[in-house]
Amino acid sequence: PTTIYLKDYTPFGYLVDSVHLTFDLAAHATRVTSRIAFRPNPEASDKTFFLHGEDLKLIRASIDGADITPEITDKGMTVVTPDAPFIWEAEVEIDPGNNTALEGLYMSNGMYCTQCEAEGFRKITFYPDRPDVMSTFTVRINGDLPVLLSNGNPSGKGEGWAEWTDPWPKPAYLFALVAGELIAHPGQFTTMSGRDVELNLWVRPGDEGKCDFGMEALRKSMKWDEDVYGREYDLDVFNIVAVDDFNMGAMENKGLNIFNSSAVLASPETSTDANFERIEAIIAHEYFHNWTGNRITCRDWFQLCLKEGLTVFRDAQFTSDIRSAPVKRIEDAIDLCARQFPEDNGPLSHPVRPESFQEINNFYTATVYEKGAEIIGMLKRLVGDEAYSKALDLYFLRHDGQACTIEDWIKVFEDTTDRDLSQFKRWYSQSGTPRVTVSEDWNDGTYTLTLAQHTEETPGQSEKLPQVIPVAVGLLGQNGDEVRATEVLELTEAEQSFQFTGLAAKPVASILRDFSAPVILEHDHTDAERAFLLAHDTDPFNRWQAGRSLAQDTLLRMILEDATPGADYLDGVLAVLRDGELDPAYRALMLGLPSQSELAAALFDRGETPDPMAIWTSVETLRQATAQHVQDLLPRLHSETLIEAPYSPDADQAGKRSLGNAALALTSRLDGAAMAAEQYAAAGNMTQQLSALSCLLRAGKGEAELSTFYVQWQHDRLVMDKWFALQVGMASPATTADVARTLTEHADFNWKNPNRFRAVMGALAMNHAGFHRADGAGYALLADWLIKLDPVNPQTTARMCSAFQTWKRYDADRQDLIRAQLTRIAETPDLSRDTTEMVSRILN
Ligand code: BAL
Ligand code: ZN
Repeated sequence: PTTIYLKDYTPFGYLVDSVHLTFDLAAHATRVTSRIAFRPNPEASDKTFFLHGEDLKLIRASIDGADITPEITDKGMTVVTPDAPFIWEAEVEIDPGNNTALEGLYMSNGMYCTQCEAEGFRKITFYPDRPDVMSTFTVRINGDLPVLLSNGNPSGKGEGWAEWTDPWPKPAYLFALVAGELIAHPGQFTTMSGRDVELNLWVRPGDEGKCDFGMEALRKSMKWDEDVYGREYDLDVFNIVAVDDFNMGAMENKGLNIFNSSAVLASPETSTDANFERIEAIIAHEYFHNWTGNRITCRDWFQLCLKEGLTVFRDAQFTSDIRSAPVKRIEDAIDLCARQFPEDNGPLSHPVRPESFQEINNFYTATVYEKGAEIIGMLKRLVGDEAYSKALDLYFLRHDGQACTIEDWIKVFEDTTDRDLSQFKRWYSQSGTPRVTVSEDWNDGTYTLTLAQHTEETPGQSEKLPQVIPVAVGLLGQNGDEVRATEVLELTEAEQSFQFTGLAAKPVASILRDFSAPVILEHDHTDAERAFLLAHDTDPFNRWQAGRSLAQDTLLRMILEDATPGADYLDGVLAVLRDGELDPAYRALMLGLPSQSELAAALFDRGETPDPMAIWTSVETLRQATAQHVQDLLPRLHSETLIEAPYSPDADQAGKRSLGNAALALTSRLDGAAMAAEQYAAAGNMTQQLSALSCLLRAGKGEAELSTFYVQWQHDRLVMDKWFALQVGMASPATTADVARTLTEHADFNWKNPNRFRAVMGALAMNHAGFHRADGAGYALLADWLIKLDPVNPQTTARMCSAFQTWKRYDADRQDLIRAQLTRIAETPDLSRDTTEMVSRILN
């Protein structure tokens, strides 16, 4: 496969003034006719006219009306063109009915739909399929289906046809088309300047009852973007379509967002509180892309973080504003540690702005998205809220309608603040997670904090330079009072000291408050100091973090020294749970433990070889000890779920259920899941039903409930995904691979559907001790299915290969077993470019 480099970027030799497309839909022979006005690009020296095209049958092509017979490769065609404006016309035939890769135009349950980001448009027609080529589009769809949608505003309609015109120039990756038997859930929004926008959420018959929440989330997002960023919507209509077969969560096509049905459809009976929160965030994310992504797009795919990092940051701000800011920050930190840190510290490590790729689909990663968002958060913290707002205003003013780079982004901050951000920019180019080590000194009223930063070598980057790390610090006195409010220290050197003078007694430092930078903090606090912070820290994030690190330390001691669960942790948790002043959602988070995979990483960092079974046992033992230690509180905590008001997925109710169900999980360790069985029988919503079922399965029970659940929900695809995933997720280490294998033989295991495939195989990879069973059964099962899926859907296959990315942490036997599976995948004939790249990076 060819490697593409950022340094090789050159602009396309031609500009596109307009694109007219006509689609004559037919499941296996859709005709796409294009009429495109090109003119030479005065800014480009290379005038090669290369049009991308893959899996297209060319029927005819012409330039200014004269037919041509171009030579076509599997990538596209190069044509000699006039050195003046010209009209390109072509007709191609494509086969959406056999497009299982779900890129380009494909079919899902009889519905036509598209996915063009990143490079799917080239499977629809010949085109310069690159994000810096922008044009207006007019699209006519001919098809015998009741609903025919594309981007922009409707501009004509008749029996069996519809026309759409998008007045905003856009790259081809934002093109979308949907056609099918769909039902509209309508809504309306009046923008800040008084324009009426028609909103629609389009769903398949049967899903009409799952639209209210998504529509409300869309309206909230539109209002929030006006209030907070001054961004107004710019078309007469905004359509969202729910699609069952979709590789990603959702896609921000201009005016026609296409969603994985799991990321938009919701009802109390079928969706958990966590589903609701995720749906709200994804709807906001895709909507926010209208400005950060669509109106201002990326010059090339290396700049993906320009739109994704910023849009993730914006959707996190939205969630913080409408729910709980501390809870959202903790959830994001948990997610970053679980998904981004392993990526950043393993063979797949890459900069937030990568410098090369073979398959761009492999770079829609936690690093680009989540670390990309953390960079924006650091920038905002460093320049302050007001300067951030000014910089964003300038960004929208200066770059509207353009395809931009990280340099453009940084420049608006430099111009607004007069700061030199050249060192800060290393966050975009340097991969790996910085480790910040803390040492302290106390001398006669002066507290000195010394911070040192170090980043390990990562693939392709042996030398690391110091980065700008904003470290938010507060100091607490011995009685728990805050003696210094939060201040942001700027760590820019490899090692730097900061002094706090005039203190009456040695303080306890609360460092990296609000998780002010995506770094690993190494601070050898004593358990007593951690317990003190868990009891007193005025920063909610660090209070949670203190509990988390106490838990981690006690677990590591249990694993390495056969210690019993630490009293500091158990007493600290007890005190937090008792504190009725604390938000229930926050208390529920306090009950969480580091994931088993994170514990494996922590052991590896200490030079130990993680034993998955020992890790699993330590977690089980600590859970059991916690249940016993807090048992008197559990009935009262569980009663939090007994909410009299009608179900609402709002933060308040969801938080109560979250705490109540955390209590139920502990109770189930003491009562043989009797209370869980009662809750299951009485459950009136999916949150309660699924929590209870998971407790039953964890206790080795729930056989009957699994059957009744299946009978109750077999008609509902999204609930059945939960049924599949839960069984694998809750299986014991010894049985996980067998449970997963048996489920792959189930009649409802439609493995070509990415959601269903991920439900089973994703849950297998996430069940740490089960996946890493010593005989390698988990590895072999996943590899079998990746090999089977690759020719059908390379994108989803490649994504799931990351389950193996941590393989070098484990013992030699497990490494041998995993290497054998990775080699088997790599040697599969005709393996996709996507999977080839992922497996070779993981192996190297
Ligand atoms: N642009 C791909 C899907 C998303 O990040 O919104
Ligand atoms: Zn996005």
